[in-house]
Amino acid sequence: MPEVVIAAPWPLRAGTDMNNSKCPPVKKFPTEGERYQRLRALQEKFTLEFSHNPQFYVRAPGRVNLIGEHVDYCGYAVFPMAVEQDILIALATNDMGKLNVHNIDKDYPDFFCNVNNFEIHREQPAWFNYVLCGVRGIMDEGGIEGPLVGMDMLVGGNIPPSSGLSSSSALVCAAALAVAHAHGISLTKEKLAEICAHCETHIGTQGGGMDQAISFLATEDTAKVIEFNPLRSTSVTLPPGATFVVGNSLAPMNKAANSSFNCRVMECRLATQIMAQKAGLAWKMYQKLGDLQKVLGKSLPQMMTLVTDTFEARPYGKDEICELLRTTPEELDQITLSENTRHIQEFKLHDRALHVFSEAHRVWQFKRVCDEQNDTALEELGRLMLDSHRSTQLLYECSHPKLDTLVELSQGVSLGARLTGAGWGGCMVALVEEKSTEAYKKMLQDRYYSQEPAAQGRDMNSILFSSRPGSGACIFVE
Ligand code: ADP
Ligand code: NG1
Repeated sequence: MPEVVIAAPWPLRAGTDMNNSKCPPVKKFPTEGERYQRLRALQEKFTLEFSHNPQFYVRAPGRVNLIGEHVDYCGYAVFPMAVEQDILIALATNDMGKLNVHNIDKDYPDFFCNVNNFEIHREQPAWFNYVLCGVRGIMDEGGIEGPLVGMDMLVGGNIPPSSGLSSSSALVCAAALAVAHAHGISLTKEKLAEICAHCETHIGTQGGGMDQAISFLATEDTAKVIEFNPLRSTSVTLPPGATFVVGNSLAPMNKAANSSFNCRVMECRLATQIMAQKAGLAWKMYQKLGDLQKVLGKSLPQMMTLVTDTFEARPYGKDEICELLRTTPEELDQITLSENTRHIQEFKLHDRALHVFSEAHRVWQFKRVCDEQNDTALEELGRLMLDSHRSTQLLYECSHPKLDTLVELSQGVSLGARLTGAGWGGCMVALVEEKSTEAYKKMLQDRYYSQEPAAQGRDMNSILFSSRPGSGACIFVE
């Protein structure tokens, strides 16, 4: 049953329009289906725990990235689509100035604080810190005048956490949208995405904005090419006859809990700065490979050549990097490195930069194949996905043996497969001909999941599933 978009019942600021398609839509509470059941369960639990009714609900989806991995924070376009799985939040304001955050899943403990005075913890962040990021984002950049009003929130989510499907960003996006709506603030999807990309960095990871962008900008049945600076999205229709199957390797990775993710961001930053220095530019002004490319006016293949001309395929010591940049380790810590990467003594510059430029190139090749839709489109897309996997595995070193196993098993049975999201565990995505989907899933069930201890007794539909492109974040009212 289609979801009905209705007028906003909430007092909005003068001049705002919640039903402007530029803003997340306000929809009528569904009357049936799985989402209805989940919203109803949220409402009942909310009333039980807070002794009053929710005033509204928000939904923000997770995503699967089809191609373009670890390039968003270098300024390059990505190619994700939203999945059906999402984070839901029920919210009502309170007049005690308190932020109460509960979860329907009691493995996530309750939390409360003063809504206008809290800290966000970076080390092994507890789940509610992602909610706090969303609150902080609207507080700092949402245009609210005066202090925030107290809020009771109940969260319920079904995106597998730490699996590369962006559960953390969906939680940040849902929280930000809920806080904005509770304060009668209407923001465009782009503005919300930008706020959420900034505020999730309070958690300590230096991601690039793909997850927050697709969570707000997704539209049903299309994948999106998302470009940054300025943020813009283009719908792309995927060629008919194939479907994307997501398989969770069941090796979890929380990117905020160690420095691997930020180390990659820093390796790209260092490669940018050394190439800028060699080109006679003021290296301190450059952070992203994409910005450097623009200034140098070179194509992506030319940038790949520049990488191989500039760097050797080996790790570079911090002292050697300082010599190349004519700086001190102290200044490098200050200008370039994040708090949790200052202890790292060796950085791989050649391999990381080569991955980024080749992957950024593959995104546009992928889009061209989708646009042209010729007879060999599906095979070409599959090949690009496999090339992308090899690059993340060998050059970016962010795969995991279990992901590699899934990708190898998929060869020949799918058109192509690759890890999706940050990697180091989590999910792979495979392009599979529609007629072979069931046989493909059965093959993975027999050859991978039946031997995977973490899969035993689990609902396989949440571990191995086909996904059609879903819609973006919205607000539900009864
Ligand atoms: P992902 O790739 O899924 O974004 P992260 O490791 O970055 O993985 O973030 C996962 C974290 O997000 C979890 O450890 C948890 O703190 C939070 N999270 C995800 N889903 C939920 C949920 N349904 N309820 C509460 N917290 C959640
Ligand atoms: P996930 O899979 O959600 O951890 C992370 C980053 C993205 C992007 C991908 C790799 C965050 C919030 N997300 O995604 O921006 O860089 O890795 O392509 O940091």
